Amino acid sequence: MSRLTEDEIAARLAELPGWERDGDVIRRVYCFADFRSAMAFANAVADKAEARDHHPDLLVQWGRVTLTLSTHDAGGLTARDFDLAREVDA
Ligand code: H2B
Repeated sequence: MSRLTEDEIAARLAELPGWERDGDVIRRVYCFADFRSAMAFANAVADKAEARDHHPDLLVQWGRVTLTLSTHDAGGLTARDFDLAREVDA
């Protein structure tokens, strides 16, 4: 899968409220009432990632999960990152 152009990244990001770009990654922080809720969300994301064979970096903290997405095989952002982000937020 090829890397997206700057224009493509900007267009896709505009459709994903809460996500921010940081160089070759996109990132979103999700807030929860407690640690178990954060873990449940992280595990739901893991199921979606496995189904797509595309895996975010996951940082789980008390009441907080940070997802960071990039396509390592391509060395940057591809449609796979935005497709998973959209599914997580659906
Ligand atoms: N996840 C992410 N974020 N980027 C990848 O390039 C990637 C992945 N590649 N999950 C997949 C797995 C690849 O290594 C396997 C072999 O399909």
